Amino acid sequence: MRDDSHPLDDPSADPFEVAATAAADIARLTGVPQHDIALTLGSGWSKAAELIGETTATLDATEVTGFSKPALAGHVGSLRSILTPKGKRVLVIGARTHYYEGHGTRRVVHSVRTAAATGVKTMVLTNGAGGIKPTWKPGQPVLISDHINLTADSPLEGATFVDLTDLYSTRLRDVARSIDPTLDEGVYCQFRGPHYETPAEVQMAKAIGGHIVGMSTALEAIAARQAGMEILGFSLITNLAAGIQTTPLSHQEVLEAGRDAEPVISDLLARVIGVL
Ligand code: 8IG
Repeated sequence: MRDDSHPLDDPSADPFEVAATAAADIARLTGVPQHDIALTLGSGWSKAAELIGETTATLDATEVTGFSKPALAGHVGSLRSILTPKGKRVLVIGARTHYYEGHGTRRVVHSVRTAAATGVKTMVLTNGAGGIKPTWKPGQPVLISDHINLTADSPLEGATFVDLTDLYSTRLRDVARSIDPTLDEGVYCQFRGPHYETPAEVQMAKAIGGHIVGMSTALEAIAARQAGMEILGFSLITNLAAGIQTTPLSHQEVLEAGRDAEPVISDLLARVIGVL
């Protein structure tokens, strides 16, 4: 195999078999045969890993079949196995592949399918995103209540008619609010990116029922549902969406909002995972 070849780029490959191979890699390299919960870390959420429990293994993403290094500063390319005080095994995925990287949906949802193949039943998806509700402030975490997929793509192939009702589990949102009753929630709109929206596109997202704009998560949630996992989604509002805030958006601002919010939201996330 050439160095830059990728098992999921072969159209004849079965993505579920590649995920099973990745899960076997994780079991072998971590010494943990099965995981219970998976957590994908988006911008601003990385510090949560330290608070969840004891990290018993850290893997470079490149050691696991089908994973690649993230294309982006502020994202970490590692996988960790964490043992919680209650004895649950958490697989922390710090190596998200974004749709805008242009490698197709199979690579975008590989981590989710791998998590399912390791035995995970609860998938926690986090991201940094833009906020449309004018009452929201940068640095505020919100629950995802539903999504609108504006990528015009799907991670499912063929005649796979998967139901997406209650995709972001009402039960798990209630669990999160039992830890922080002030948590607001909203509908996540996934755009293709990598550019941010125009103010007119943000108004469109608002008009069709969106509250959060981002570039990940919806495609991952679809694959997680297909795999039968229960899903909890969190967005860190790092910026108000274009036109909602009057100043231009900058990636720098996004990283700074993430850094400032990190201790608070990481503590929240760790406490939620502690009761799952
Ligand atoms: I962080 O305003 C972050 N990610 N689409 N729009 C979109 N993605 C984002 C934004 C935003 N902020």
